[in-house]
Amino acid sequence: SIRIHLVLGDQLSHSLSALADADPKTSLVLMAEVMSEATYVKHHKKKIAFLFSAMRHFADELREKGFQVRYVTLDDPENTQSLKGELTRALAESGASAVIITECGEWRLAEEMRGWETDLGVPVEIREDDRFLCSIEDFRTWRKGRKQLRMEYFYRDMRRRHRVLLEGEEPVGGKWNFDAENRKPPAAGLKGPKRISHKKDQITKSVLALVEERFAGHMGSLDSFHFAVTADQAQIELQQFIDEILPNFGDYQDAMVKGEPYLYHSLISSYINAGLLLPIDVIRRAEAAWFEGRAPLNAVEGFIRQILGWREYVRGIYWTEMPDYVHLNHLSASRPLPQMYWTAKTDMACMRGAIGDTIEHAYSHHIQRLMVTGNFAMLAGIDPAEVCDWYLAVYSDAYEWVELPNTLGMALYGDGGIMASKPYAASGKYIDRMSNFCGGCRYDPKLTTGPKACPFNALYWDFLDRNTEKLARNPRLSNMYATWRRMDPFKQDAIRKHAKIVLRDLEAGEL
Ligand code: FAD
Ligand code: DLZ
Ligand code: SF4
Repeated sequence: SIRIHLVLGDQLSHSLSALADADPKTSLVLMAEVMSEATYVKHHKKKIAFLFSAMRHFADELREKGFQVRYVTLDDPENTQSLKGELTRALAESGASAVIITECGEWRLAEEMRGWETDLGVPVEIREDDRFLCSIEDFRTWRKGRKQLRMEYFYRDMRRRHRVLLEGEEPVGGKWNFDAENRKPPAAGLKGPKRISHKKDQITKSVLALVEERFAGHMGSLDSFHFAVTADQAQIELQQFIDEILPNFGDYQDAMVKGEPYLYHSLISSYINAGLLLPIDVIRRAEAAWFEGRAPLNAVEGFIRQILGWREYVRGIYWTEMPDYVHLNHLSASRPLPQMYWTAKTDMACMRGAIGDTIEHAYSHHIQRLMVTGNFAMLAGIDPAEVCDWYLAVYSDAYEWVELPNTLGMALYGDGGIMASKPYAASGKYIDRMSNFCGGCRYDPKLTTGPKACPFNALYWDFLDRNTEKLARNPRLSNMYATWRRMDPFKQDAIRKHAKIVLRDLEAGEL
């Protein structure tokens, strides 16, 4: 009898566990573009267009392999606009007797899926997503009994388990981590290499028209849509990265340059997260570049750590902390998300740059997400739920399993230290050192009070002051608290007053 294999928009891998035993004769592959998935947050237009186009291309590849694919487009008049509705319809019309799924990436949908067997009246088999390199159960075991979770130790275990950059049982080069050699400020005139822009075919063009029409109110422009929408195209970008960009990845990992959204980053997160690239393949390709002498170890190790370490780690945190995690608000932050996050209308050049890139490309790199928009949101005390919804909506690589621990935990310290051992709080001095934004800014990173003072500076001290009770005991902040306490009380007072002015201007949309 017939079985339905459901493939979600971020499951576009031919090796997907839900397709493992799919048989052209007895299997029906179901894929559906539905409003419920496209609007649970108002995703960036480019994110929706990327996924719909990649889904349509993947469906065609499956058909070429001989599979029967039932693909429901968003504008199909029969479309019920929900995944359960489309499964119900497919079951009724095909007479299928079972459903097979690979576990999904968000609690919201996973919860719903748990009820499907009852609701649909047929067996629903949910399989592990083995594209990840650490199963949720393995992560649960790893973290059991550990008081303090540290990504670095998890990462070393993953290096050993998957035998990545190892010599016998030891790390190649004699160290697990070469970050001391990484993270240089940008040299004057630093520019990233020219990136590949894929030609838009008929499928992509019609998706772009559909998205423009149906999602007009969502953030972003669809101009210069450059995304890879097939695994082959994603491979071309990966190849360019490994050959031309990876050698400098470590050096400029934390640098920020005006007008250079990409610098030496890989831009592959959307492709890995949607299934067009497999993490293990990416890791092996980077590893080979080092073994063959085509890229230095500090770059290769740093890059692999992001994928084998951080990416798997945040997923483990998400699934072992949910469902409570999404509600955490350790610092009781409650300010609404400022309008500038949607418009980029602000005199703060670094914020304008990071948000502007986001609106234009559905992308900004890690340090912009963490130390500019994230840091600002934390210092200004913005409600984590609103900040997290923003990150989930605006980036083409965003799914809750990866977005939430990064935003709530790493950027906002909203989980009180599960993800990060201290808040990633920084003043304008950090941004000035790591970027060239301040030179072209109305504000001055060297000033803390007065009309020209960089807003990050007063907010930074005010943040520490406001949160003394929750943060002052953290040994990693003791130097900063000591500096604050030593400060002349008149100066402290002036800083507090200026922070109030900054927050007032922020609310008035005048920052
Ligand atoms: P590169 O800098 O080239 O890094 C290589 C790869 O490593 C990435 O493609 C990604 O797969 C992986 N990686 C790097 N850092 C992380 C990390 N912290 N967590 C997980 N994977 C990582 N990443 C997402 O994929 N989706 C998100 O929704 C997301 N939200 C974020 C929100 C905040 C507040 C912060 C601080 C980070 C977030 N990240 C997220 C992590 C990281 O910023 C992006 O993975 C990265 O910027 C993607 O660009 P890239 O492919 O050029 O990455
Ligand atoms: C993000 C997304 C969007 C925008 N649209 C769809 C869709 O129409 N159909 C679909 O199957 N998946 C979509 N997705 C991806 C899902 O939201 C994703 O699978 C879940 O959030 C779980 O990670
Ligand atoms: Fe950003 Fe402050 Fe520098 Fe302006 S002066 S770019 S607001 S860090």
